Amino acid sequence: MEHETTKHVVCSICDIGCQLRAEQEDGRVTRILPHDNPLLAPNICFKGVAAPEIHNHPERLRTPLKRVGERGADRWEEISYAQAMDEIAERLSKIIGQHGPESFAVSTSGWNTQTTHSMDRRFMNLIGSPNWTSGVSLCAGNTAAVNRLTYGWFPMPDYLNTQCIVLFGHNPRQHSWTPIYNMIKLAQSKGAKLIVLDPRISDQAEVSDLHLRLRSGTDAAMCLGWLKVIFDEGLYDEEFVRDWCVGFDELKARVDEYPLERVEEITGVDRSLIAEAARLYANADGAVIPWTPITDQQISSTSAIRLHSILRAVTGNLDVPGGESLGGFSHYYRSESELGLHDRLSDTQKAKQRGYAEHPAYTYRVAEMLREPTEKVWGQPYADLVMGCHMANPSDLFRTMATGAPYPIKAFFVLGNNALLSYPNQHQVHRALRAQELIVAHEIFMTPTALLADYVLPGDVFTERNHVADSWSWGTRLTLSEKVVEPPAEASSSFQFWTDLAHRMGLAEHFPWKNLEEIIAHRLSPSDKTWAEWKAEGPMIFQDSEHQKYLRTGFATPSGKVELSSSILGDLGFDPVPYHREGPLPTKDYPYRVFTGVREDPFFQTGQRNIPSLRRKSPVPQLFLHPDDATREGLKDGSWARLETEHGHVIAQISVQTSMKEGHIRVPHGWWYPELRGQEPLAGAFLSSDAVLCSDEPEFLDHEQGIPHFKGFPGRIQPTTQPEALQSDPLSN
Ligand SMILES: Nc1nc2c(c(=O)[nH]1)N[C@H]1C(S)=C(S)[C@@H](COP(=O)(O)OP(=O)(O)OC[C@H]3O[C@@H](n4cnc5c(=O)[nH]c(N)nc54)[C@H](O)[C@@H]3O)O[C@H]1N2
Ligand SMILES: Nc1nc2c(c(=O)[nH]1)N[C@H]1C(S)=C(S)[C@@H](COP(=O)(O)OP(=O)(O)OC[C@H]3O[C@@H](n4cnc5c(=O)[nH]c(N)nc54)[C@H](O)[C@@H]3O)O[C@H]1N2
Ligand code: SF4
Ligand SMILES: [Mo]
Repeated sequence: MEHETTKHVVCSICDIGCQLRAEQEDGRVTRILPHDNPLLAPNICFKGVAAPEIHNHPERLRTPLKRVGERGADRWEEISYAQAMDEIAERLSKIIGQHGPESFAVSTSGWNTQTTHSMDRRFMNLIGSPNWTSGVSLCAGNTAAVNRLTYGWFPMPDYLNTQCIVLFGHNPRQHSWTPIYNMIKLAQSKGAKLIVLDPRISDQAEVSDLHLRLRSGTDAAMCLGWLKVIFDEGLYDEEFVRDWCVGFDELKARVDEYPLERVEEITGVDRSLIAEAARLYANADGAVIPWTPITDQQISSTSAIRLHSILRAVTGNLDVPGGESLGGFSHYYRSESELGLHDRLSDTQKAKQRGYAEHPAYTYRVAEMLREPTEKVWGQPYADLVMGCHMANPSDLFRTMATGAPYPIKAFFVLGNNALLSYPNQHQVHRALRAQELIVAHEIFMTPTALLADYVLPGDVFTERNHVADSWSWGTRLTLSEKVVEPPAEASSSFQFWTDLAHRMGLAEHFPWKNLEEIIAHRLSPSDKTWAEWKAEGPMIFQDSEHQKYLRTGFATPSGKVELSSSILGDLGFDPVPYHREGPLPTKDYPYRVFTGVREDPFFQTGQRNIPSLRRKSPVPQLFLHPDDATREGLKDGSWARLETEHGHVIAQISVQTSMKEGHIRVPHGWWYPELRGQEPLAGAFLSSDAVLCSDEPEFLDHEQGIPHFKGFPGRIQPTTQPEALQSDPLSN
């Protein structure tokens, strides 16, 4: 029997935002159920099912905490939310008064806090700080920003009508981005072909039609090889290229530098297989290259993302059924871009954004260059797609926080993000945090990052707030998520946090919405319906999609065309045409290509290591390696090893896997040990975290965005013993 109290919710444990239902009893969430439309969620992942366990967890933060000991010593005083906000406002005002508004930086997830509604950007723009960054700088946000360079928007694949799906590493599974996994399966059942490019025999590779086992970090070269075949064999859409693209000759000249022999040499994939895959993609009647984080996180990231966008365009797959749609803003909902008030930040302050000079691709510098065409085509000057289009570069930001150059940054707020472990060069991030005068963490659990804060404020969770999920302006579908139970009395939504801070800092007139219900009503005001009306009609709102809008409006680029050669990159002094740049290669001392990733089913990123039902499924971090490599290094399945780069080392358990590519090692992301809080510094944050290994020195950064090379950096491995601290059962206390 279903309870009358079953509500529709949008899960925010991971960033795909499944539509689910939740039940409560006596003010506690008790059960997560599939949506009543079975197409939306025929299956729910482990983490979604565990939401009640997560939300009711005894260690969930419920009271604001103020640091009383040394920074990081884990000694706290409980205070009221009102007192915390008063003190935070006073201290932040003082720091801004002393060092200028740019001395205030924010890092946030944006996924899980859900309700920010760009209130963070609004607050920062009004006080004058450009230094906002997020995990989206390494994932999807940066893809969105780089896609805009080519055709002015970030497209969404039309899985339901496509004939061919190309996964560059991306590996959705039943318990990892369940809806995309379901879509791919559905498309395959309707006849779509699947091409997977992955050094490993991944889950998607196992069910693919073609699997190209390229070397980690060589995706851009692979794409250049595909274009070589497509141009040489005339497999491109000549009419679209003639009428709607600029820079074909420059691109063709670059592509001609990559004959398949060269691409084979770089990628390690047989040239006939490269050609076969390129033909399959180009000849399909509707083909898609879904977004992938793999090219978001490598040294040729900007080129690789641009090459995906170029492949879509030249093969005629842009904004057509079965291809990839350029959706635009929702007609029914005020966007984050609009609420962020990006025009209120002065040009002088924008120019202080970290990354603006050195790595401008997703900073305000490029946002301003795209301003006019964006307004012309999409009706608004700023398009903050996936929140990723005017961010500070995190590596530049943390370096500035650590060193004070070129100016001091002394206040750092972190919301729904475990920043210490979530960027490259963890030691630098650590120094950056240690150098702050004020750190505020808005969290649901005491993470290593929160342990370093001055104030830790308890956040609400998705079953405790009303919300409208809008796919971060990437798609136009809106979904209502209803509050099921009340949050802890002293917890806040991130919306409330920014609003309450703004009211204490003289910005009340710009934050007139008192609560989530009021801001939702404001955001829904362009539609003729209220929240209650939408809810009564069903929790989803669709917007009719119009294909080939560019025929009316052109593309939102400086030329109004698809820019195969990017005028913006050229104007900024970068190569306007994509290229392959080799990452630091394996050496005698560091003979392996290490990549971070292969997400673990039971966890989202750095989270959930404290949730018993989930941790039980994956109790310790694991390094994957090929049997021949394991034998060479004297490593056995289940033994412990130390993985080292020139930059740092971690320990983890060995998992010998025949599916691994020889010469490659996988290191997992996000490991720390909640059970070691009080025993190891910062709950073991430095023992097994991939961020310790990854450098952010220039030779490891993509030029245009300053993206770290997480895919294929040199490393070495040797046996070690399992440290004593990790020998006890993590679930026993
Ligand atoms: N070194 C390294 N860095 C990476 C990556 C990597 O592979 N290696 N991956 C990158 C990728 S792909 C991504 S998407 C980003 C992810 O970056 P994030 O999405 O920021 O993920 P986490 O850093 O794990 O931080 C999530 C935090 O939010 C908290 N939280 C969960 N729900 C709520 C809530 O409702 N309210 C509040 N206030 N807090 C909540 C969790 O307890 C957790 O500590 O990281 C990127 N950074
Ligand atoms: N359960 C669970 N699901 C999640 C997440 C989670 O933390 N847990 N995180 C979510 C998020 S934020 C993200 S970004 C996605 C990430 O999930 P995916 O997009 O699936 O990415 P990964 O799992 O990191 O790695 C996928 C594959 O990339 C391959 N690979 C490694 N290096 C390269 C390379 O250089 N080129 C190519 N082509 N392939 C390479 C690896 O062998 C691996 O099989 O998952 C989402 N889903
Ligand atoms: S895949 Fe799982 S964790 Fe992610 S949104 Fe869906 S139910 Fe939540
Ligand atoms: Mo991600």
